[in-house]
Amino acid sequence: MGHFKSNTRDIEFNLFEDLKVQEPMSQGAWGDFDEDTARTMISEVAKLAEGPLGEAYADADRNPPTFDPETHEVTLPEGFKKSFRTMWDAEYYRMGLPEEIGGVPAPRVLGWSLNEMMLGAQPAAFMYAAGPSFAGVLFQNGTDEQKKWAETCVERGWGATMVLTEPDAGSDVGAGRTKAVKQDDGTWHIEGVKRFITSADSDDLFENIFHLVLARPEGAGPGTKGLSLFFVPKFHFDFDSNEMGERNGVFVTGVEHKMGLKASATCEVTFGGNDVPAVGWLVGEVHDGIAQMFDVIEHARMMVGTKAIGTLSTGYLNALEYAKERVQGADLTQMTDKSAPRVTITHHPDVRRALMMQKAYAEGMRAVYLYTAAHQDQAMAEFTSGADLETAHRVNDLLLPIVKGVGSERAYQYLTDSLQTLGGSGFLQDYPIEQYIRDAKIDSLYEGTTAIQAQDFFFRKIARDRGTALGHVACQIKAFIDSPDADGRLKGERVHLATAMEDVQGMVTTMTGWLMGAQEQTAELYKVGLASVRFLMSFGDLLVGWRLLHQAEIALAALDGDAPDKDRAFYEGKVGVAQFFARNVLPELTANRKIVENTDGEIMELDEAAF
Ligand code: ST9
Ligand code: FAD
Repeated sequence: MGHFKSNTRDIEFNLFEDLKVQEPMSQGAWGDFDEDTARTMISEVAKLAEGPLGEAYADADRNPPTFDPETHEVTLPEGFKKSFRTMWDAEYYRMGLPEEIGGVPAPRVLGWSLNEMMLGAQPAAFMYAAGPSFAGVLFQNGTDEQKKWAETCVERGWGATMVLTEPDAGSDVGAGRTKAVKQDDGTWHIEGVKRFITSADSDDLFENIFHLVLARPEGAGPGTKGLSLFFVPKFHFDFDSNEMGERNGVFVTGVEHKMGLKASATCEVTFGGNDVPAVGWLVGEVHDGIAQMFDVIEHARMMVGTKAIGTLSTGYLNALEYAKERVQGADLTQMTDKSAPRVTITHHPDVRRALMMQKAYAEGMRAVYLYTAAHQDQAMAEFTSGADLETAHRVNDLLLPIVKGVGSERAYQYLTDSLQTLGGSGFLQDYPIEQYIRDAKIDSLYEGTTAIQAQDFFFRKIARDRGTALGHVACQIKAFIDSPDADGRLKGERVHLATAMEDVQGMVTTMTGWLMGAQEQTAELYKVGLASVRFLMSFGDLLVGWRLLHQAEIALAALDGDAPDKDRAFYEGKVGVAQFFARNVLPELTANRKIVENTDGEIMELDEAAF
C-alpha cells in the first residue's frame, strides 16, 4: 500500500448521485460508454493510484532527477519511471481526446475524477504524460499536415511541454524576448532562453518530445499579441514515414532545485544556443499564439487545481486515519479527572474542527471542480444546468480560476491542518504530509499565480463577460436557495447561503463600481487589485457552500429512503460537513464584504520605504 488514499465513495457520489452522469450517458452522449464501465474505471484507477503509481512517491522526492550539462540530459529515478509506465500503459490519456488522433469518447467529468486520483498519487507522472492532451490542442489548431503530426505524437507516445516563461517574462508573458526568424523553406528558427519548463527532458520515457513554444516573429508587435506559437520537436522526424531524424537545436541547459514536486524536472531550455538551429513550425500557419496557447493553459489550469484538491483529499484521509488511532489525553469533559481513560484524538473538539475543515474543502472543492468539468461537454452541461454550448463554455471559463486559484490556496492552507493533526509526527518524513505540503505549494504559483487568477476572474470572466456566466451560475444557486422542495432540516443553512450570496453580489457591485469609476479616476483600479484575491476566495466559499448543501439534500433523501447500512455514515457525514461549513465559514463572507467595501487606496500611496 502506498501513501495515497482515494475517496472513491465520494467520487461516485458526485458522479452518480449528484451530477447523475449516467443519464446523459444512457442517451448515448458518449457512444456505448455506460455507468458500469465508469464505475469499473474508478475502481481500477483507485487501485493503480493506491498501488504501483504512488509507490515511488517518496523515493523520487529524496532522489530527484539529475542533470548532465555535457549531454543536456535529465536522468529520472528508476522507481519513478516504473510508476509512470504503469499509468501510461493503462492509456487513460485517450479519454476525451479527438477520435482522429486515437481518442475515445468519454465524459470529461469522469476523466477529471480519474485524473484527481492519479494527480494525488504521483503528480509529476501525470505531468510527464501531457503529450496526448497537448497533441489534442495541436490537432484543434494545426494545419491539415500538422493534424497528422498530432496523430503521430499520440501514436508514438511522445512527451510534450508548454514553453512560455522567460527570466524576465513570468506573469507578464507578453514581455517575452525569444524570437522567431522566418526561413526561406517556410520554417522558423527559434532563438532565446526559456526558464522553468516542466518535463523539457525526460530520460528515456519518450522517443521524442514536442515543445509548444511562444516566440516573437521578427518585426511583430509588443505584448502577448505579438507572440506566435511554434511546434518545436526535440528530434526531427520524417513527416511521411515518421522515421526519426537529427537532433533539433533545443537543449536543456539547467535543472532547478526545488522545494517540492522534485520528480518533475523544471528546466532551463535554450533554443538555438549551439550551432544547431532550433527549427520550429508555426502552428496553424497563423499568428495567433497567445490564444492558441490558452487552449493549452486551460487544460493545465484545470489540472493544477485538480492536483491540489486531490492532494488535500489524501492529506485529509491520512490525517483521519492517524487521528482514529492516536490515543492522547482525556475527554475534555473529564479534564479534571486525572485518572480518566485516555481517548483517541478524534474525541477532542479542536481535532474534530480541523478534520471537518479539511473534509469541507476536500469534498467541497471536489464538487466544484466536477461541476466545472460538467460544463466541458455540451450534453453534460445541458443536463447539469441547462447551459447551451456557448453558455457552457463561458461557465467553464468563469470557474477555471476558482478551481485553480481557490483549489490551490485552500489545499495548501488545509494541508497544514492535516499535518497539525499528526502533532510532531506530521513533521517527520515517516508520513507523507510534509511532502504533500511541499509538493502542493507550487499549485498557487505556476499556471498564473493567485493574483493573476483573481484578476482574470474579475476583469475577464465577470466584467468582460458582462456577467453572463456569473448570472447563469447565480441563477442556479438562487434556484437552490428558493427551491419549494427544500428540505426543512437545512433551513438555517440555506439562510446562511442566501446571505453569502448577497455578500458576494455586494462585492461584485462594489468592484464593478470602481471599474466604472476608473474611467474618470484610474486609481480606482487599485481598489480592484487590492480586493480581488479576497473576492476570488469568497466566491470559492460560496460555491463550496452551495455544492455541499446541495449534496446534503441528496444525502438526507437517501437517509430517509432505503440507504444501505454501509452507506449511512457516509450520508451523515455529507449532511454534517455541509452544516458545519454553512455555520462556520459562510458567515465570514459578511466580514469579507465589509472589508471589500471599505477598501481604500491608502497603501498605494505609502512610500516604498515605509514597508
Ligand atoms: C506553467 C506550466 O506554468 C506549469 C505546469 C505544467 C504542466 C504541464 C502538464 C499539463 C498536463 C495537462 C494535462 C491535461 C489533461 C487533460 C485531460 C482531459 C480529460 N482564457 O488580458 P490580456 C488570451 S506554463 C483564454 O490582454 P496580457 C486571449 O487570447 C506558464 N484566453 O493579457 C487574450 O486576447 P483577447 C503559465 C485568455 O496583459 C490575450 O490572451 N503562465 C485568457 O497581454 C491577451 O489577454 C501563465 O499562466 C483566459 N483566461 O497578458 C501566465 N487570458 O483579450 C500567467 C488571456 O483579445 N499570466 N487570454 O481575447 C497571465 O495569465 C496574464 O494575465 C497574461 C497577461 C499573460 C494573460
Ligand atoms: P512573477 O511574475 O515575477 O511574480 C512575482 C510575484 O508578483 C507573484 O506573487 C505574483 O502574483 C506577483 N505579480 C506579478 N505580476 C502581477 C500583477 N500584474 N498583478 C498582481 N501581482 C502580480 N512556465 C512555462 O512556461 N512552462 C512550464 O512548464 C512551467 N513550469 C513551471 C514549473 C515550476 C516548478 C515553476 C516554479 C514554474 C513553472 N513555470 C512554467 C513558470 C510559472 O508559470 C511562473 O513561475 C509563474 O507564471 C509566475 O511567474 P514568475 O515566477 O516570474 O513570478
